[in-house]
Amino acid sequence: MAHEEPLPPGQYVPRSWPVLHYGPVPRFRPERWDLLVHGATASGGEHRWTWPEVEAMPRDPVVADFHCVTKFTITGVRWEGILATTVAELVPPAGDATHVMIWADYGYSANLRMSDFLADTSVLATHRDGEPLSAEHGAPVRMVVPHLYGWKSVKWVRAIEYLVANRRGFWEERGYHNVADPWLEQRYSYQEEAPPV
Ligand SMILES: Nc1nc2c(c(=O)[nH]1)N[C@H]1C(S)=C(S)[C@@H](COP(=O)(O)O)O[C@H]1N2
Ligand SMILES: [Mo]
Repeated sequence: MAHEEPLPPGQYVPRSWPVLHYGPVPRFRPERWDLLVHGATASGGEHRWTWPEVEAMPRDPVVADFHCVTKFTITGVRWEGILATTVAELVPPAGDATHVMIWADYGYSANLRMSDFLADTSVLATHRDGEPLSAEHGAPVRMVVPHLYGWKSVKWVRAIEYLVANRRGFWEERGYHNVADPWLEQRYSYQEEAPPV
């Protein structure tokens, strides 16, 4: 199928969508599951949503290409979920919050600049192609930040931590780039040292 949009440098479109993650797929137990928003909140407190509360939250569609640093791009993915801006309206970050850490089950994490978290296509997705997410693709809720490399799109999200200073997440501590813009090919942390081209 022809693809209208250009792909970021070095990317290709595979035949099917790979499942890619580090470690096991967590089992979802709705009665034990919650989603925590904590760290530098405007109120100073933290907030917890149960699964029924998350299910009742307003959902919006986001259609976007998905770029993995291993060079596959999935085009035109139809997500649906809670926009990050909705989360920030419900639990506002403090005025001095500059970054966000997204936490998953088993301690996987990825850091985002606040501006990337609040981008209008950043979504806590519950559905893809009209169906609830499958377990291996991040059910019940996964972060999707389509304008950054896929490792920032944390599956099995359990917490959103507002930060007043940047802190590296799981892959960012292991040699990957803090920002991860695929159009700038920000793959590795050593590129952070390089002057802008
Ligand atoms: N919790 C968690 N989320 C994760 C990962 C992971 O290892 N653990 N891998 C990331 C990477 S590198 C990619 S490319 C995407 C892949 O998403 P998919 O399996 O739905 O294709 O998930 C991201 N989210
Ligand atoms: Mo990835």
